[in-house]
Amino acid sequence: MRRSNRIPHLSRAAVLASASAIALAVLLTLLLAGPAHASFWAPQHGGSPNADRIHTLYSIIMVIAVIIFVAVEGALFYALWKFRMRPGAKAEQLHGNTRLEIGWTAGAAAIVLVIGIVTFIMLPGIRNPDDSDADGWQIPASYQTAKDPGLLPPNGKSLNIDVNGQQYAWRFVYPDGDNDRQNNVTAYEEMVVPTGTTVTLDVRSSDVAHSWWIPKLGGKADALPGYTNHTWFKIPRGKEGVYTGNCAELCGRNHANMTARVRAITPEQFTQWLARQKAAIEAAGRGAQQYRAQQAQNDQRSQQGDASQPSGEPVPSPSTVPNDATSPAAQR
Ligand SMILES: [Cu+2]
Repeated sequence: MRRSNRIPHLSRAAVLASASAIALAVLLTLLLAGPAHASFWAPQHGGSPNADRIHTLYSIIMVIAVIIFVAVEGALFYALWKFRMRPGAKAEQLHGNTRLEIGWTAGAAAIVLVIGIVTFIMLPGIRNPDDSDADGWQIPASYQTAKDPGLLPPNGKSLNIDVNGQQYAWRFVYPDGDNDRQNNVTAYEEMVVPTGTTVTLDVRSSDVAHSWWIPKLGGKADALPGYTNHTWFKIPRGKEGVYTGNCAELCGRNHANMTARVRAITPEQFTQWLARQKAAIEAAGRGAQQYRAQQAQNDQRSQQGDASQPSGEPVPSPSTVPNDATSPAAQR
């Protein structure tokens, strides 16, 4: 039996129909994929002016690219169809067309120039923070913690939060106007911010490379050990809510669990939240101080007790008993 007898001959129409069906299925799958749908054509936006500008710039370049793609592919398929092989027809040999060559060189240069100009016009608005709104959170002058004035909004005021990536969580430290960082308000995974207020971020890492990314609030900022990167966002008034993201740099086994949330609340609510956090930290600090004072007193008492009992069995006090003897591990 010959090989060709076993394989059914497919007509050109059948091949074309199958290829079209596969292409359509792939396209529909991509378009209808739930989470990907919102950001299929362009980056997410709607949470911060820099994210909106990234989206606009991306869309402009996307439209130019789509027009070029359709024109080039259209010309290609037209040529394939128009000049397809026909029985008896002889191909004509052509040499270069100077006008055409100059035309598409100049055309390509013009396209690159347009994209370059648009990008350079829009980049400063993406990189440099906007001023806070008049009804945003009133930032105390002492909160200006960004070292480089170029990273501050024009009015010099922003809520500057320290973002520290560590396997596998984001740690946020809020400024409080003093040099003691031990008593600063600190949060993990969820950053609470006021709306209408420019939030500048110092992005760092304490172990390996991570990447800070809340898609609706702007582009990624790499968190690298030994460096401080900067980014910013400003969630408009009325857009209070939760914005989520994920570490965007493979940083280890639990990278996928390294999520981040930004909870935007009104400036009034933020003032209350900050005061509550600060009060809780101060209460915890006072508790720790009292505990340490009590321990020191106990130590002193037990030393005096030892000194007044030169003979006989010394009475062991908790502080003279080695720690591990009373620890749960030692009792097991
Ligand atoms: Cu990470």
